Order: sequence, then structure tokens, then C-alpha cells
Amino acid sequence: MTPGIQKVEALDAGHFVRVEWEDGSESRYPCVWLRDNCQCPRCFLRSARARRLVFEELDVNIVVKEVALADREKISITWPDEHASEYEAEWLKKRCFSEEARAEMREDLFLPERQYWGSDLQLPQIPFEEIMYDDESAYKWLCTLKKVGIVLLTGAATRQGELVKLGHRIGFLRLTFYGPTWQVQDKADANNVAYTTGKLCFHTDYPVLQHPPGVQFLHCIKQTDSGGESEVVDGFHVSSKLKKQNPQAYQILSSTAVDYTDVGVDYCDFAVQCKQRIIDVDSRGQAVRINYNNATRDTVFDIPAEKVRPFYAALKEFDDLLNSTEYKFTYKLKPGDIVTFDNWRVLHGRQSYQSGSEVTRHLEGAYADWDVVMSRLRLLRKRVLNKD
Ligand code: OGA
Ligand code: NM2
Ligand code: ZN
Ligand code: ZN
Repeated sequence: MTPGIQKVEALDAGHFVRVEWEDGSESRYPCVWLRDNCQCPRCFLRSARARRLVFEELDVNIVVKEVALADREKISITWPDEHASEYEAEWLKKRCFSEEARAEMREDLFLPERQYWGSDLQLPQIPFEEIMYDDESAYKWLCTLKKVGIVLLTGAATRQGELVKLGHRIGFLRLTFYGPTWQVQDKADANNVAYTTGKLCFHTDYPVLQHPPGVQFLHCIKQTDSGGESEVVDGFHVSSKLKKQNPQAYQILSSTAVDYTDVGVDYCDFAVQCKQRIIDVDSRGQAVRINYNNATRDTVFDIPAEKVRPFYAALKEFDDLLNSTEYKFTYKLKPGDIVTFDNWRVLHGRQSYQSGSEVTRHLEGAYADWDVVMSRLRLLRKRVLNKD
């Protein structure tokens, strides 16, 4: 429960409003922010939950004329032009600018918590049926997908079309040049190395796209007897290890723009080019996205010649760590399994298998964007936690 408001006053020549809460804590709100976020119908469109106020009408040097405690649950402000605003206690408390309050809000909105894993991974498993019909299971699925980066859904039908249903469950799938869903099997004149029987070394899918798909689904429809095992590795865990073990290699991989290329025909014809850093980092230097597919890394390499060998040496360090037995986890998909994973974090690979005249192995694949998945997660959480 939000504590009531004890006292409210203007500070700093009217540039701040200070709220004293009944539990003894306090919050300070900049007046420009308060005016910007006036919740009255002229300033805020309730039906869209969006700001109507245009920025040009905001005085960025605004001060309060008057601030008062309406009751324990509300404050009111009069601005120099006589415009009046009201702010509720609960609304204000959530938006407190203290480091702790902001960390809590960040947590709540983005679920940034990560659980690193290695070869000891206990692959989380949930029946496909359950997540399709039960909101609590679906919520658990998506929370685990965000936190651990991988969840196996079991017991799906062994025919095409299950991923389209899964797409409807979250919202919609991400269309790419390989189609709304795509069939991983040995194909004549394959337009992608995935569509052969060859080994796929650790990679993330589609770094050739400016915004690579955040989430990947692979549904096993048919599995070969020998070979075709899957491998996964936690790219964020390995990146943090690389940063400690070889800061220079980390610096090179997180700053060098690598060219990627993908040219061919599938859903339609395509000629895609992109530059990506293999380890994308945030302002604090923490890895936020791995962009690494050795197959689509371009022969064109737009860096000065003297930087090429150091780059390969750095990539070798990273690739060796990815493949070390300490970090990689090996398993084999069974027909009816759907592996769902964070394609920005988890690198995946496949062992080679025997080619033959018949198709002995068939996966259906699809992508989703993290925006769509996180949106569904928030809605499920709201429904699951406020059950009544
Ligand atoms: C892919 C892929 C894995 C597999 O199609 O991109 O990684 O097991 N496939 O075939
Ligand atoms: N497929 C599996 O980056 C890539 O080319 C990944 C994409 C063909 C849709 C493979
Ligand atoms: Zn207003
Ligand atoms: Zn892949």
C-alpha cells in the first residue's frame, strides 16, 4: 500500500516540489516534469494513456505558483498561468526519482535479472498444452525465457503449424525473408547453410538484419537417429568471462563493426547487408546482444588491414570459450519438442547428420520480437497476479 502524504512544499524557488510521506520518507519532483505530466484532460488523453500536451507549449523553466495537499491521497498545483494540476499519492510514489525507486520500476518494467548457466544447465521444460491454455504457465514460460534465456516446450503435435499457434498465443510472429515460419531440412541448392546436413557451429540467427529477431522457436517434427544433436551456450555468461579473462579481445569484439551479407530467394528475393558488432554492449559495457553467425559473415571486411589479425585473434578467444565444455550444453530434440530461446543471448549449434534420399530430420522454425514477447509477459503478469 502507498503511504499517505504528510506534507507538501515548494523548494528551490519553485523548481521542485517536496513530498513528505507518512512513513517518514520523502520524494522530490522537478516542476518541469510535473507540468509535463499533468493528468488533466487537456494535457493527457486518458483513452490513449498518452500525453496530449505538445512540447512547444511546455515552459522548461516553469516554477509552481502554489502547491497544496488536497487530502492525504492527492496534491494540487497551480501554475503561473492559473492552469491547475492534481497528482495522486500512488501515482507520485511510483515515479519517485530516488535511485531505489527507479531501480524498482526498472525491474518491474524490464525484468533485467539474468541467471547465467553453463554445461550444468537444467533445461527448463513446460508442456506445450499448458502454456497454450493456462495463463500462469504461459507467464512462467516467458519469465523463464527472459531470465534463463531458454525453455523447452514439450508434447506438441508432430506436424507443421504449431508455431503459428504459438505466435497467436503471444501476439504475432516476426516475418523475415525466410518466410513467416521456415523449414529446417536438407534441401537441394540450399539458400542457407542451415538447410543442409552439415554441422552448424555456435551462432545467433540473422545478424544480417539491423534488428535481429529477439526470440527463436524451433519445433522438432522429425529427428534423425544418428547425429543432429543440438548445442546451446549462454552468450552473456561467456562474454562476461571474456571481459575478465581478456579485456582487449572483449574491447575489439564490442567495438569492431563486422560486415554480414545474405543474398538469395525465399519468401521473396533478397540482398541484405549489415554491419554489427559481435558483442553489443550498453553504456556500462555489459553485453546486451550477441550478433555472430560465421556463415553469413561477409567476405567484405571494412576495417584497416592491420586490424584484421587482431580481430581474428579476439574472435578465436571468444569462439574457444563458447565451445569449452564448461559452458556448452548438448541435448537432442525429440519429435514434439519446441525449443524457445533468446536469440540475442543464447548461441545455438547443431551436429551434422547423414544425408540421404529421404528427409530424416525436419524442424519448423519461427521468430518473434522481444517487444511482442515482453508485452505478452506484462499482460499475463497483470492477469495472473490480480486474479480476483
Ligand atoms: C537454424 C538452426 C538448428 C538445427 O536453422 O538456424 O540453427 O538443429 N538450426 O537444425
Ligand atoms: N534461417 C534458419 O543468420 C542466419 O542465416 C540464420 C536463418 C535460414 C531462417 C539462419
Ligand atoms: Zn493539465
Ligand atoms: Zn540457427
